[in-house]
Amino acid sequence: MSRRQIRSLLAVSAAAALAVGLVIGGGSAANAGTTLGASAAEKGRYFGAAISAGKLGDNTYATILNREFNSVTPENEMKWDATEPQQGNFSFGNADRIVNHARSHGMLVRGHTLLWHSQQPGWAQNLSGSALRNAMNNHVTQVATYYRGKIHTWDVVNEAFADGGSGGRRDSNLQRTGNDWIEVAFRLARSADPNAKLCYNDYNTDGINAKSTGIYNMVRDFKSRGVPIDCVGFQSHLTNSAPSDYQANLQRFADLGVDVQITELDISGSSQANAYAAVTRACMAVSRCNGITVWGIRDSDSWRTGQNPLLFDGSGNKKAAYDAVLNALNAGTGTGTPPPSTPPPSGSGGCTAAVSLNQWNGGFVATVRITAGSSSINGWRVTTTLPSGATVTGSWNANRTGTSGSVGWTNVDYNGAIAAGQSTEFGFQATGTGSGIVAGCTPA
Ligand code: 9MR
Repeated sequence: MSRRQIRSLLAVSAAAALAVGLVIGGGSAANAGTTLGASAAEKGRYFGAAISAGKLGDNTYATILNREFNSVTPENEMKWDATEPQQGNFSFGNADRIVNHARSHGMLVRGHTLLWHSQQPGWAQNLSGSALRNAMNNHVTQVATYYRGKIHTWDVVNEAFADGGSGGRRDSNLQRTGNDWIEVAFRLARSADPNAKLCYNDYNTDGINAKSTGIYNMVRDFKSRGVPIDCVGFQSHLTNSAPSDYQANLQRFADLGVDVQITELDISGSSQANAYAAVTRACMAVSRCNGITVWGIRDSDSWRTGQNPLLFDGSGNKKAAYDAVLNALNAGTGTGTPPPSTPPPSGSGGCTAAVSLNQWNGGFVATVRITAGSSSINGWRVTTTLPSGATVTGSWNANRTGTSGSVGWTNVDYNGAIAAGQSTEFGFQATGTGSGIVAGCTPA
């Protein structure tokens, strides 16, 4: 899907949200969205949340997620310890759960994070020098390749700068492999997933200070040397308020020619609602601010235990901070830069089933060819309606329900995934006459 198509998709969903708002919301100003995602989309931006695979089965949680957000970040599931627990052995189950949920609900996915000094698997912690560098590079390439086309933005590198006044790099095993580790990672990520936006992400960088200036200088250097960096993420774990130069800080990065994103927003303290509004207004005022992600859904989901820094309380009720954000989104005048395109979710392009027959006196073999439509599918369900008198006696390459009349078929584990426009086949043998079989396919 092109950037323009995404832009119009966002416009369509915004228009749909507006229509719903007019019917059930009533009274709100024209152009006022009624959910965070729809309101942000009206301004060409996303509104996301960090989520956990383990909570998708929690009904309150999933209801809020599906209603309010149009981007998700796996809170832990794409980190190095989760995706490569043993060297060269990749494990994407929990991350896939999030990606599949998001894509089947029309949400974009923000990838977090390819390289970070924390949450490394034990084997990586024990490496150094070129062995570690090779492992880092392989990790970036493998994970970004696996998710190619499904991630709107990658945090390629997370938290590589030191706290305090030095403005320099943080010491870590990664840094000790050589100062060029960050640019190497960005180049590899670009090769692996050319359409994802590539971000550097950090905390305590939310105002103009030594740390954010160190990152600013790195970005300026990368841009001047053609290192492929597209954006900077500002985590924004805040207490009481945003720095007064929050917007100015975003803007100075934008002026370097990169996008900016608010990536892990949570705010504790008594002036929480005002601070959330200020952060939201700042993003809306910077046209290169692509969107905002809050770091969790309900207060009870937050890593900041007991600080209640999120937009929904532990029971899932909207807090004053929620209203403050929604109002600030709706009041925004900017048009924003939409998140980059990711191809349509699996199955949205449908599938077709075509039957060919080899008939003999008293029986036949039917071969059913399934073709994916304009997007890939991860599984399929076919129904064949057999002429009366025909009875299935055997079948291959599919699971079957029934033997006559309406017979249901689903993929087996090796033939469910079909790329856009590609085909697979299954077949069955039956008694009777096959002429006139009707077959229909739906992605599963
Ligand atoms: O929210 C995450 C928490 O569940 C993990 O235990 C923790 C482990 O370090 O990481 C938290 O997320 C961090 C994010 O990945 C990077 N920026 C700081 C976040 C909060 O600690």
